[in-house]
Amino acid sequence: MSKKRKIRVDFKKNRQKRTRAGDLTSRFHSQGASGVDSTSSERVRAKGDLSRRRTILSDVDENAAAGSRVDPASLLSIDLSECVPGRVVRVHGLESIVETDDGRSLRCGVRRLLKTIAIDGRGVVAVGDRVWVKPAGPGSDQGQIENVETRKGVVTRGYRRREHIIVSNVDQLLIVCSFVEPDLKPALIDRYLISAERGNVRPIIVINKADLVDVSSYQWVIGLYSQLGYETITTSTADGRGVDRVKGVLARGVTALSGQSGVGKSSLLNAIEPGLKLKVREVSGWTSKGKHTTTFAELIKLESGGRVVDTPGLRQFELWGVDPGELEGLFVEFRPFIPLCRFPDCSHTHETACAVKDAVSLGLIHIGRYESYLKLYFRRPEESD
Ligand SMILES: Nc1nc2c(ncn2[C@@H]2O[C@H](COP(=O)(O)OP(=O)(O)OP(=O)(O)O)[C@@H](O)[C@H]2O)c(=O)[nH]1
Ligand SMILES: [Mg+2]
Ligand SMILES: [Zn+2]
Repeated sequence: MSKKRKIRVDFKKNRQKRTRAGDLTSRFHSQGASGVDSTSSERVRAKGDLSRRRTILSDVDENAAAGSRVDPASLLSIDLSECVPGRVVRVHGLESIVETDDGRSLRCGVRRLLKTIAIDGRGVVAVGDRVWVKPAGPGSDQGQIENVETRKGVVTRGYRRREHIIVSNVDQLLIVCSFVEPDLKPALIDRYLISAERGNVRPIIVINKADLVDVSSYQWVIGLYSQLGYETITTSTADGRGVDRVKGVLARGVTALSGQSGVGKSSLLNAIEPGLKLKVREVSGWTSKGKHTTTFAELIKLESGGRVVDTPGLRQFELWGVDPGELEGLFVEFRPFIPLCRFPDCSHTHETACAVKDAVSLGLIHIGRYESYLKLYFRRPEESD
C-alpha cells in the first residue's frame, strides 16, 4: 500500500552552494526519502539554502525496507485527474510534441521537477517516451509533461561524455548502412548491435544502395551477420530490391531507423510509403559530408502497419556505459568459447590458452569481429573513428 508523504528535494546541484561536506542529493540517492526528510538535516542549513529546495508530495511504499534505495522518478506524484497519457513523437530543443491517447497533438515543455531529478538534467524526454501531460487549458495546443514512464526498449549512445537516448520504447532497431557513399563500416554495425542488445531492442541490419555495387563481393559481410543470427537485408531504393522485405519487418511493431547520414534512411521510408514525402538529400552521393538532411527524430505511423522513428544521421556512434568485462557476452559468437579459456577472468586479449583467440585462428570467429572486440575493449570514452 502507498500513502502520500511530504519530502524535500534539491534543485539541480549546480544551482546550489554546498554549505557542508555532506551533499544532500547524494544522501537522498543512497538513503532514500527518509534520509532527506529528517528534520535534523534541515535545521543545520541557512534559510537561503532551504529556499532552494521544494516540498513535493510523494507516494511512499510502506512495505519498502527502511533505508532501501528509492528511484527518484518514483517519488514523483501527479494528480492524474488533470493529466492525459500520451507519447512523445518529436523533440525540438526544449519543446516536445506529444500525441495524447485521446487524439490531440500538444506542444509541451517539461515540468521543472522532472529536470531537477534527472541526473544533471540530461535525457529528460526522448522520442517514443510514454508521458503524462497536463494540458494548458481547453482548446490550447500547449501542455506540460508531468511524468515520464519507465522506458522499455532504448537505443542510446555516448555523446560528449553523456548518455544520449536516441529513441525509447521501440521493439526493433533497423541498423541502416550503405555499401558505398558512405562506405560500409562493419565496426559501426558491431557497436549498434551491442547497443541494441543492451537496450533490449531487436536489431535488424539493412545494407542499402545495392545498385551501386556488385553485391557478390560483399557476400562475406551479409553471410557473417546472417550466420550470427541477425536478420540482414540488402536493399536499393533505386531499383526497389529488398524494400518489401523491410516493409514486412516494420509491420511487426515499433522500429527505429538509425545509421550514418546519407545512407538512405528517409529514402527507404519513402520507398515503403511514398505518401510520407520525407525530406531526402537532393544530390545523390557522398560529397557534402556532415550535412544532415533529417534534423530531428520523428515517430511516424505507417499505413502498411507498424510505427517507425526516422532519426538524423549520426556522425559518431559510441557505446555508453559498457564495461570492458561485459563485452565478451555481447559478442554472441564468443559465448560458447568463453568457458573453455584457461583463466576464468580471461579478457581474451593477451592471455595464453584463450579459447576465443583459438577460435579466431581456426576461423570459427571472424577476425573482423574480434578486432571490433579489441577496439572496444581498449577504447577510451572520447575516442571515435
Ligand atoms: N544509388 C542510390 N542512392 C540512394 C539510395 N537510397 C538513397 N539514395 C540517395 O542517398 C542520398 C541520401 O539519402 P537520404 O534518404 O536523405 O539519407 P538519410 O540516411 O536519411 O540521411 P540523413 O537524413 O542525413 O541522416 C539521397 O540523395 C538519396 O537519393 C539507393 O538505394 N541507391
Ligand atoms: Mg534522413
Ligand atoms: Zn579467453
